[in-house]
Amino acid sequence: MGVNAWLSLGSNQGDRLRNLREAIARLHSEQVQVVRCASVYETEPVGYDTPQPMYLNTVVQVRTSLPPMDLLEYVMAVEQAGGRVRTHYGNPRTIDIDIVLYEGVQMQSERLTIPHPRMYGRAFVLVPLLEVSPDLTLPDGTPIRLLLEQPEVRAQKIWKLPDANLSL
Ligand code: PH2
Ligand code: MG
Ligand code: MG
Repeated sequence: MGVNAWLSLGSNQGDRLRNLREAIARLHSEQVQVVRCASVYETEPVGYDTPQPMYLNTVVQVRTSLPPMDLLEYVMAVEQAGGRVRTHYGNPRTIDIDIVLYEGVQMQSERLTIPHPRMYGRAFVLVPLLEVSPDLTLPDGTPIRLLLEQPEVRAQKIWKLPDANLSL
């Protein structure tokens, strides 16, 4: 039951691995089943103009009965429970959870855009996303795999952590 959605998780503050683990445990519920977790990747911060701590990133596939805006509220509550404090862009955060894709949905609103508007150029999203769903496409049919071939994406440094297992 439910619809597939893919969430990107990132942490660059505190015990980063523990923050990812706790967030995944909190996500999992009656309304949100975590069906697959990618590996954990250590990644260089992307898109900041000031130095930032390195991130740990992953992607989880969920099946959910929540429509997109309710899923957004839900993941924001999980961020809060994980100690997320929203100050200004570019502050390290214990946990960031973004809705990357939601099956059958394409939307643009002030609070939520699906597919995530910045996923196309981010190796820290694309690599773990393809790990959980190798044949995934964008709503227009473009294989996600093709996005990874862009030179500016290939240039981003990410390392798979060999022994960080996120499975529940
Ligand atoms: N998140 C951002 C901006 N830049 N860079 C990495 N490596 N990982 C992230 O999760 C990340 C980022 C905005 O949410
Ligand atoms: Mg983000
Ligand atoms: Mg976010």
